[in-house]
Amino acid sequence: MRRKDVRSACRLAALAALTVAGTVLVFRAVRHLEAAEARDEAAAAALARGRALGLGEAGGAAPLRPLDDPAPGPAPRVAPGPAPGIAPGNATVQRIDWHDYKRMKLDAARRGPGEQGKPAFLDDKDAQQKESLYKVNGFNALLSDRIALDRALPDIRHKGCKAKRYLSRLPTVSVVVPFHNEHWTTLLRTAISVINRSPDHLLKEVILVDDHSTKEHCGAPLDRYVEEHLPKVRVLHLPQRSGLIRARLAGARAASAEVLIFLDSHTEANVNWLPPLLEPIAQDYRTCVCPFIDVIAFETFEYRAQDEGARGAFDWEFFYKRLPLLPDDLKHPTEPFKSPVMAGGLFAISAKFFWELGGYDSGLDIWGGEQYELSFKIWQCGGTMVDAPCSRVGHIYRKFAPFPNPGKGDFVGRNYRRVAEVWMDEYKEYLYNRRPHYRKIDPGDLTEQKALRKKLNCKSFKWFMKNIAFDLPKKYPPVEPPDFAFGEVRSVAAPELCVDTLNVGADEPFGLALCVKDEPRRKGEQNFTHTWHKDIRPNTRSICWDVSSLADRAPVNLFGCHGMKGNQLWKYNSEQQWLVHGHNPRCLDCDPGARRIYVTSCDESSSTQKWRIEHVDLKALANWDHADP
Ligand SMILES: [Mn+2]
Repeated sequence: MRRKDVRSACRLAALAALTVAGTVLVFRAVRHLEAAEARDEAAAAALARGRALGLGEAGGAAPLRPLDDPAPGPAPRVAPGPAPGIAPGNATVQRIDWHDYKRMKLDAARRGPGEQGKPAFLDDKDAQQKESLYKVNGFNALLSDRIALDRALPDIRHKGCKAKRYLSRLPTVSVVVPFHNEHWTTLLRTAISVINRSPDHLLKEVILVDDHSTKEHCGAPLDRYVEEHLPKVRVLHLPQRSGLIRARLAGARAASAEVLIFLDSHTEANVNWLPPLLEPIAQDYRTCVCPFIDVIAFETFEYRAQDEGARGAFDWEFFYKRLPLLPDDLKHPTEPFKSPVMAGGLFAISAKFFWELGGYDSGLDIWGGEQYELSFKIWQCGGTMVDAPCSRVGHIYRKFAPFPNPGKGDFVGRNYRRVAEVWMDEYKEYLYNRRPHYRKIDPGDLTEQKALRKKLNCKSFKWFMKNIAFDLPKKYPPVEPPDFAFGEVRSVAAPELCVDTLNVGADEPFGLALCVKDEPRRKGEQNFTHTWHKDIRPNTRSICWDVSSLADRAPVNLFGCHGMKGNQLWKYNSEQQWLVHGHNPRCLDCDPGARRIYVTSCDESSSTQKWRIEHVDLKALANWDHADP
């Protein structure tokens, strides 16, 4: 080919490429504009309400909403029209793609132990050293030392997150990481993942708050390392052991950015984690945003999702629980969704709102209950709390807690009492009824907390339960309905035999054994409860009788209780002495010779389908149809 031909061919190719690229760009821009417009209106509405976070303005102060201004009720996800009082020209809000593609490309090319979040393993010869580090950390700390501090993580976000754009102007961030005797590499990996995966101009500082650690590396070596390698990181050494809650407060006091992000000290921030946390706060400074918390396996450091998201909740013993996403949340899998309570220590909140709320109650000791305190406060005092599915942070869930008991009595109970007394109104009784000794714990001085609630004109706990945690009582009823029956389940046809799980685990079938009550030296698991959830479970385990097969003689297995009835739905018919399973009713039957149990068609003439349960609450059974809380 002659040179001239080559040149014109190149020109043609370039032109074609430009045309294609141009078309794609235009197409994408149009699509993006459509999507962005609706969101911009919502943003404009927030601006109009005066709740947007003042970005980079002198003093950084956004106009404060007067206290007599009633907080908006449940708002639609997208404002229905342009906000009143906002000229169209002012409402334009620019959104950009915040991905750091250069870093993502470098990450994608990384190979080595633990890279891409793949499971890693140690050699057998490391066993001894592994064990000694496991003991003091509760996770495989030696393996952590073999994994790069800046390892690559898999991008396991919903694929829609990859195309999402966020406000071009976002607030600055101080990341606060309290720790006590955290292992060297897990602590540094927390800081480095944050630095590497945050836009440089947004991340003002990372504050490591050393809660009076005793491990040597947490002192001068850490200071030196940070000074040499991590200019954005500061270490704050607390002069005495203060506990997790006060350590967080100390870090927050030292922070100077507009938004505070609290992280645990054994976490890893994933790709583009920051913008999804910050945008809801930029739009409304009274929004607290939690990332999705992924699982870093304590043994292999494998990085994986916990689940596809759920709303935070609690039961009436204050165990953290989760509620399913709402239908509307499921329709928008990349959008933040409202959550009644946060999981714990990973969240973003504007410093302005945090301090308006008085931070954490500084009367809370060590740890425990603080996530409830802050969550209730946020909701009841005019804020909002959301989970952002596109922001993901991995967390090492330890195998066991390596710390000795602080020896301060029931400090968790005392914390719970403080939270209940200040925020829960009449609902506190449900907590106390389950843990009567809370009533006797001295919660200390609550004057300041109660004054704050009054000053901020916060709503009642009843409001919170009715509007935010409205589906919680159905799953975790404040007053549990009575159970239907409990005790041994004895065969009428072969009265020496009882249903016995034989202590098998999940997914395993079980059958009959000689009744333990007839010969107390016998071993077995024969005490069951036919609970108000309409399932049957061994008394000491949260595992249920489950029939998943439609076969004629379908076996009964044990399976984790899900409370959703279905395969775990049972009803004791006290007249027929039947144990009826499922909506398409079949009866529990047995083969005494083989000591097998199974479900099959109900048959009035069968004696092997008859069962005697030790204690039956006939009144509760009569109320079966209305037994749901
Ligand atoms: Mn943790």
